[in-house]
This record gives sequence, C-alpha cells and structure tokens, in this order.
Amino acid sequence: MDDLRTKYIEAIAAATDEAALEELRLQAVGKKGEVSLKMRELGKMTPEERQVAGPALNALKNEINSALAAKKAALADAALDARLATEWLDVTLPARNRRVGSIHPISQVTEEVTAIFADMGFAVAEGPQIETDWYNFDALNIPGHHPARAEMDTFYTHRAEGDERPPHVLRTHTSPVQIRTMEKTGAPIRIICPGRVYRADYDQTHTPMFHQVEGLALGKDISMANLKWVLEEFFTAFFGTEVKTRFRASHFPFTEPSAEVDIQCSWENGTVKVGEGDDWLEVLGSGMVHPKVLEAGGIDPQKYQGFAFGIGIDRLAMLKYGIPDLRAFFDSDLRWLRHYGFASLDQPTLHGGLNR
Ligand code: 2NM
Repeated sequence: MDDLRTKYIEAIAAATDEAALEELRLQAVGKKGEVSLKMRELGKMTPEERQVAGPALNALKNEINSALAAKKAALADAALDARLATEWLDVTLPARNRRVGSIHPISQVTEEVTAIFADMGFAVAEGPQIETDWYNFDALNIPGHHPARAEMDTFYTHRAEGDERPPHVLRTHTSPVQIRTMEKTGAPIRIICPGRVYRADYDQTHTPMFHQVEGLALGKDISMANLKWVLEEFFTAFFGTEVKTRFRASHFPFTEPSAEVDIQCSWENGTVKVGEGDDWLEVLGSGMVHPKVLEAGGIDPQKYQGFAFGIGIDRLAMLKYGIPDLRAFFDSDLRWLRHYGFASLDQPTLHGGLNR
C-alpha cells in the first residue's frame, strides 16, 4: 500500500495537464484501478485482516482523490495566471484615432432640397437609371428627330446581334420617373425626383454623369402662379435669404408654356452671391406639363393640369457652398472630400437652419 501511495502521489505531483490527471485517476481509483482491485480482495481476507486493510485502503483512496482535486485546482490557477500575464489591457489608454468619412456635397444638397420640398408636401419618387427610349423620350413629347435624342448627347446600350428592339438609354433627365409615377398613382401628384442623369458631354461645366431634381405638381387648378411661389419659397429656404426669381419665356417639348427661371445675384471680383444685387443667374427650367405628356402618363388633360421643373443639384451645391470646379465633384480626391464634405451627424433640417 505504501508503494501504491508513493507511486500515485508522485505521479499526480508531476502531472502537467488535466488529461494526465484523469488518466491517473482511472489507473488508481477507477473501476478497474489498482486501489479498487485491492479493495475487491478484502472479501477473501479474514475478518481480522479486513479490519486493518479496509480503513487503510479507504484512507488511501481518499488521499489520492484529494491529491487529484488539489492538483486540478493548481493547474487551473496556473492556466489563469498564464492568461492574465498575456491578455491584459490598459483601459486607461486613449482610443486610437479612426478616419471619419464625410457627406459629399451632392448628398448634402439633395437632403436639403428634399427637406424643403417635403415641408411643402412633395414626396420623393425614384426610378431606374437605365430607361427605355419610350419613358426617356417619346412619353415626354421628344420626337425621334429632336437634337436631345441625337447619338452625341445620349448614352445608348447595345442590343444583341439581330435584336431589332430600340436600345435602352441611360436616362438624360429624371422626368421618366414622373411618367412612371403618373401611371402608377394617377393625379393629384406632388413629387420631386432627385437622382443621377447622364449625357455624353464633358468640358469645364459638364460631366457625363450629373444630378438633377425635378418637381411635378398635378391637380385640378394648379397654375404658373403656384409654380412661382413654390420656387421662390424653395430658393429662399435653400439659400437662407430672400431670393427673387425672374421668369423668361422658353421652349421645352414637355411643357407649354415653358419658362427658364433666373435667380437674383451679385458679382463681386469673380464670386457670385445669391439673393442680392441686380444680376440674374439661370438655374432652372420649368413650365406647365404638356397635354401630350399627361396623356402618355395616363392622365386626362381635360381634368388635370400642373407644373413641372428641373434643377441641377451639382450647380446648386457649387453656388451655395462656393465650390469652384464641377469636375472635382467626381474625382474621389480625399483632400477635396474632407475639405468640402459635411459631418455625418450634421443632418440638414428646416428647424436646424439647413446650412452651417
Ligand atoms: C425641366 C424643365 C421643364 C419636367 C417635365 C416633367 C414631366 F415629366 F412631368 F413632364 N418633368 N420635368 C421639366 C420641365 C424639366 O428641366 C430643365
């Protein structure tokens, strides 16, 4: 028994992990372990021998079990100490700087415009950027021979060889969204359609992709007078100062009558200021929606009428925030984005005053 004790107590002391301990437990006090086998021999002993060997074996079994438990706890402590030695954090250290993105001026201005028109009861409508030539041209009373339809202005997609259907186009304005809304909801309508549009044009003041917001208000008795009020209300809210507008007769295929709208501005050593002075800046096209366009949208021009207008978002952003070069908008230059971008939590709201 002393040999057994020495053997197991030393082995337990030398064990380096829990698996080794379990192995030793099975060898010593498991069902077929050495101590257990010895206990089975008690039956063959004389009562006198049993009185001595029984308690001694029991004591040995308890001693081994205690040694196993103590060693197991010691191993767990050592493992925890090892983890604590490597896995520590200095929670008093300042956090690492993280690069923060910024809101692109186009996104900012789109949100501002949306907030102002929402306040006047206009909902936002969106639609596909790849359109059929029907939605982009025919429905808007732009005939096949119209210059806007010429190859040089419009991006056409390719049809498969032998497919004679007219090709899709990248929308050249957001008006198709307004036709789709007319079809879907019928009149009355009060929507704006902000979004990307595409024209094959690239120079100082034109990029092949740019942004527009078009408005549409249809009802029983909506007139040019309502249009003028809505636009003056818009420009005044957008620029944060009273802005006068000037309507000049113009021509668009989709409106009759049509008007180009100028806003009041001043020029001082090369910079424009909106809402003061006695110069004018052309910013927008508009008019009363042409009866043929209403018909294309499934609306009876005998019952309903209304105005539509289109503004360039990119130009609005340049004017309001003094951004000189249009082409830099789409260069993804981080220095430019950080300089002209907006803080992401600085959301434009009417009650917050829109502008910084
Ligand atoms: C402009 C100028 C004038 C316009 C017309 C329509 C529609 F689809 F309702 F007929 N939407 N937008 C329109 C009218 C757009 O942009 C310079």
